Amino acid sequence: MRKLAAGNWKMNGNAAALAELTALTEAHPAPACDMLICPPATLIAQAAWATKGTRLAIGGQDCHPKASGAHTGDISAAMLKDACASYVILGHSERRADHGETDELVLAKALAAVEAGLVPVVCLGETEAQRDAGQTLAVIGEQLAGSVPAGSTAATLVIAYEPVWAIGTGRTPTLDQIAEVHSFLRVSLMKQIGGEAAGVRLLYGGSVKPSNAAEIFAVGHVDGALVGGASLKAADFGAIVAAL
Ligand code: G2H
Repeated sequence: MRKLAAGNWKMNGNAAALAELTALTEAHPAPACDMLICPPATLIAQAAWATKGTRLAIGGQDCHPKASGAHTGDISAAMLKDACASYVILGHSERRADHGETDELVLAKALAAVEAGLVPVVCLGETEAQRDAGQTLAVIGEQLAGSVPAGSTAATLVIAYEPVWAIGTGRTPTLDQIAEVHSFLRVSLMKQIGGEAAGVRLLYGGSVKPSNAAEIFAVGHVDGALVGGASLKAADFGAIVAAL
């Protein structure tokens, strides 16, 4: 399995920031892992053009479950594909919190993404209160069962485990906590989609940075990272790519 270093720029970046992508691809022309950057929607087409012919894939951060229609301000999976995106992040906890996204909606978006030829990166993770209450695996199991399309394969699904309390806070779970959740994800996914689960990339996300990337990547069933803040600068993201 080729591991995946995915960057989520969130609501950051402008045209000038595309220079970071050029710097990244120049520094890592033949990385040992797959590389993905998901810039804001306004930059997807430009980013795809700027990195055409390189090993860097471009993705969206969300899509609407419908293909087209009267949905002001929304973007369909087909539109992302048309802008040369190849992945889309779905169900990020910031969207679940800011826009009330449910597992059911994330599932509908994931189905739309696959239909359009995009690979969904389905995000899940527990809040601090849920972890403190001992509900981590139950919450993650429910999110997985509710938001992953039946019939997913290694080629049509990426999962990102992002504990909500670790996002943008500088705090990370212990390596044992990451290992417990990733093992649970693999086993649960096996029950859901069968043998294909062995090849589905399970990313860890939440305050990944150059200084902690290598130890996190050494954890069993961690097949890459979804990186926020540290994906904005080519040097930082490149160091994480190199750690994979
Ligand atoms: C988690 C992550 C990227 P950060 O949201 O999805 O962000 O690395 O800034 O914690």
